[in-house]
Amino acid sequence: KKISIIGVPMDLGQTRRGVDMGPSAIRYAGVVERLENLNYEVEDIGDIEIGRAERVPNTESNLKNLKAVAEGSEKLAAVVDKVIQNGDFPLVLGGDHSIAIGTLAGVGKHYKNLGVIWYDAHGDLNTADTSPSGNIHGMPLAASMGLGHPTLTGIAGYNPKVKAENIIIIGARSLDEGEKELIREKGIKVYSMHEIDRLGMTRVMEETIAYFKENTDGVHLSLDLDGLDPHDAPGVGTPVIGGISYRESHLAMEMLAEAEIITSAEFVEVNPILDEKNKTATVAVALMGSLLGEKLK
Ligand code: DIR
Ligand code: MN
Ligand code: MN
Ligand code: MN
Repeated sequence: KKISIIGVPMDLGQTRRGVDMGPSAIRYAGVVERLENLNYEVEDIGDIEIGRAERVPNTESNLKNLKAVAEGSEKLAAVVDKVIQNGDFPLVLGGDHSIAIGTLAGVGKHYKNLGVIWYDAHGDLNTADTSPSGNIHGMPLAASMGLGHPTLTGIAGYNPKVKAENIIIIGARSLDEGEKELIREKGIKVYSMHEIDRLGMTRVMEETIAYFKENTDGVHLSLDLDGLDPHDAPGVGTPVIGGISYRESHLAMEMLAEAEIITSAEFVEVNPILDEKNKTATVAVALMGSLLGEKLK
């Protein structure tokens, strides 16, 4: 199967500059070579063009840079859609996590029951009504469920992209009040750091894989590098202490590779300006290797 790499130099979903250089940092860390070594055909189809115009914080709506984020999402959705139509595996490189709105919009129409793994310190389940920041990178999972501003929920012309029961969040340790309420209300499955400590990553992934095998026809992995502990992934805009370790993360990726359930993936929030010698991009590439079967070769 061919892997198509799509870069998304988006930094308008949050307020720390530099995450737009994430795709370059990940390429520099050797993503193409790493995957070619696994005998995949790899095509880097380049970067989605992200608007620069609207830099003014659109605070009255509590949705910063709404227009530019939505335009980027629409373009990304179209490219991801085409990659899947061609029968290829889309691997999306962020960019801040707002890009997941576009990725999921491109992926979602290809599956009746898409599963989503949200590997993140955060829930990204805010809407403009609940967001403490107005940053759209804290909203993509809610938007993909059809909650929030119609400009975000309507990307690619359909809604929702994923059902609440097909979402599993892994690594959560910083949830806002409105997100906690939504999780309760919709019964969204969350393996917070508490459950990961208590059950171990092995059981967390066994349960996750079993659920998806039973209930879904495709699974998208949306991996925010801040899901990992900042010790292992320091180059992120919103680090939270007490995260998933490097090895636990590899174990999770290796189990997904063995289970052969992942049909698309994105790695987001790599910010080389905040990083230590490109460590976080290097970790991201190593995790991509595991996800795509390095251990099995
Ligand atoms: C916070 C931070 N919950 C917000 N979210 C982040 O702004 O909505 N998500 N950093 O990855
Ligand atoms: Mn930034
Ligand atoms: Mn996130
Ligand atoms: Mn996060």
